[in-house]
Amino acid sequence: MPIVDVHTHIYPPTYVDLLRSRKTAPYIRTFPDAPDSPRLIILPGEDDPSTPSTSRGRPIGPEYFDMAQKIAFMDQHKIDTSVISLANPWLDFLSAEEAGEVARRINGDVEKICAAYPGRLYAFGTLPLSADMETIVGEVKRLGGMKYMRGVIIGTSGLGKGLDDEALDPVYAALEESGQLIFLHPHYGLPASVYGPRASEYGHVLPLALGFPLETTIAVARMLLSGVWDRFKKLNVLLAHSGGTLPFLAGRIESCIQHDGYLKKLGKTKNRRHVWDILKTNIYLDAVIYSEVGLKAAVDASGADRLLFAGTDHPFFPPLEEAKEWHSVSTNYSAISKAFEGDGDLARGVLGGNAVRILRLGE
Ligand code: 5CU
Repeated sequence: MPIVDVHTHIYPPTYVDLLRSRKTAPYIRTFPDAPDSPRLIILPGEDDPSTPSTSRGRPIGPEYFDMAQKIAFMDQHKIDTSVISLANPWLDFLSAEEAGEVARRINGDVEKICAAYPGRLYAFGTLPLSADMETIVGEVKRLGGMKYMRGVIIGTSGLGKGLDDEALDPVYAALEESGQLIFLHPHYGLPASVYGPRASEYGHVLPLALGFPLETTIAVARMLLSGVWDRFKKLNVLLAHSGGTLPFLAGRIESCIQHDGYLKKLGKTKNRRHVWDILKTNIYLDAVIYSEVGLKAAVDASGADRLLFAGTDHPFFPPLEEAKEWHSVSTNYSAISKAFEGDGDLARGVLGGNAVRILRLGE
């Protein structure tokens, strides 16, 4: 059974050029004291000089855009196939006028990259969500006809008002109709104020470890509450980072719905699909959670047959010291082997079999 990585990012050269051309986040820049060390600055507020522990973003090198390095990384970590996706913040920041053309160019580039490594690479496409609806739906349909595309990666902002915005219904309808999966990935985190006045002492830990997963959880809860899956019963969504905190909080979300007097008065507590049903029918979870505790919660919530190995999050989280193997990858491998100890079939499914089946890899 092959090993498949469904959570692995790239910034294709077209996107890198775009980031290099910009002067505000998201962008790539150098600093006068280190002119040969470009830095990638993408997260909201990241380049605020009052937060020196994060204001220079992260180093960016060819591992972000050179496919030979991606393939070498895959070989090194015994990954047979990767389903690559544009990394955050995708095209969210582009104007309505430019988004459509840039999306077509980047999706075309990524399709060509996959074709250059047959069997080793598939992809999730990117959508021009700031463009008009006709352009967005047109790109969904175009992606549906591409050989190596298996869905789309999106963030939580949707058209600007979040994923519970009914204006997104034509996009959901087009994705559902063409059987394309949404890979839902965080970027915006939580408002900086929740991290407190000492946040700058803690580097990227609070936004990445907690802001990202909570952002995903809130986005999915809003989709649930607004009835997205009641209207689109076959809409499938792969959640990054094992669903944020959704597997752990699903019971609480369901209980709060059932005890909400306002929703009851509106008749919204009945005749709706429950979160547990959606977790087992429409949601897939990756395995970027770095411990068997989180993995077991994901399995309990959605089932081992809906869990997809995403061992890497490459090229993010590189080792900080000289190391052959990436610790971030070996930790996820080890969590899978501990969580499925004694059940080789389930482990092989999570490592690759589930992705082959769900994403129709090899077809
Ligand atoms: O390190 C980071 O900021 C990130 C990021 O932006 N996106 C991601 O997928 N992983 C880590």
